[in-house]
Amino acid sequence: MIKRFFIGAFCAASLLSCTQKAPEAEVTLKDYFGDKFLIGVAVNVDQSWERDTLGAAIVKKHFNSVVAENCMKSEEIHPTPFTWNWGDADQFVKFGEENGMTVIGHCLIWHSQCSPWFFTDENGKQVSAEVLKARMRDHITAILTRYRGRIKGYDVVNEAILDDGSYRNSKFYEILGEEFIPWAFKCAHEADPDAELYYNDYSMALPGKREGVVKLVKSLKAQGLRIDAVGMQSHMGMEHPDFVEYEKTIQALIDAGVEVAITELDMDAIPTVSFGASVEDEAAYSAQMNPYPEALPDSVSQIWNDRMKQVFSIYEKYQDHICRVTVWGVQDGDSWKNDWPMKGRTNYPLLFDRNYEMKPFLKDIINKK
Ligand code: 9MR
Repeated sequence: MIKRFFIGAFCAASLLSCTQKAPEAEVTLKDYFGDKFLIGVAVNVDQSWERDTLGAAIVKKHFNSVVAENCMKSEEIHPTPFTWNWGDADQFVKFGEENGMTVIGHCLIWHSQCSPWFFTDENGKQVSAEVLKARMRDHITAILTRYRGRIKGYDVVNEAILDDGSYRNSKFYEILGEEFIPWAFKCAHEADPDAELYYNDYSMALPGKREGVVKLVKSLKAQGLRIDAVGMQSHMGMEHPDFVEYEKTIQALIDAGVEVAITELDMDAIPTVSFGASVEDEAAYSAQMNPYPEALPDSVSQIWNDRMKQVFSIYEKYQDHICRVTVWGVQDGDSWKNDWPMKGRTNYPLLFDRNYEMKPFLKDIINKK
């Protein structure tokens, strides 16, 4: 009896081993998206220096492109006319290179987080147009020369057009007028003729912004300047943007003769307080606007995941024209959206949760479910 049981068990086990498949190798984001577009992520300094070991591991495993979340902004990298902080940017580039990733530079000319010395002389007086142009050229040239052949492309100008399509009244605009944008592109191209050059902005689904940016692209091209792609930042929420308008912008950019880069993707899972991504916006904390401090309820997570799936179906639809999809942070806890425009909320806007677990919609996509 006992013998018969063992023989039976042995046969069942060997049958199982014949029919059972070896466990399938896990599909990564870069495996799945690799032949469609680059799949990128913004890394902070803890990730590029690998102090955040879990975060760095996710970056290496799943992404084939990186952009510096903060360490290349002028305030960080060039805080005084004669001081350069290269350490973090050098490490960021090295991290990307060592892991075989396409490295993207962010951002050369931006009104925000711009070192104040750019615009004033030693007596605190506003500089002339000539001085500002020379400072812009020096700043751009130093960065592009240092990383020539190592950084594939740069957000040359960031957020210069307002939602209605008019120019933002920044210091660059006040001193140089519209000319500051072509000047920045010219300096960048001269410093590294092989680097790709991008214009980058938020709220790109708004018709006014779309028209303003398309006009800008056409004007740069008419002046014979290089512009490879426009970055649609894509800071989204549960009710914005309108995807019909979002697709119209993708198409309008294609029609204008540039590629489209999705550069800063994230999506609020909690109420959106401020639209767009104007760093200057601030709102006082309210518990009502922080409804899920412990965990995201399944019902809300389902809506978020469905919406994100829709977003990625748009990217796959336009994959021939979308060169890169970059998400603005590794896991939910890293996101700027926990503190903007209201400090201290718990948001769930990224592709990996606080336990470094991939969100369900993305598992479905890459496993073709
Ligand atoms: O995510 C960035 C955050 O950590 C910084 O405090 C902030 C100011 O430098 O910038 C955030 O990134 C911005 C990006 O550089 C440009 N588009 C809007 C992004 C969110 O504010």
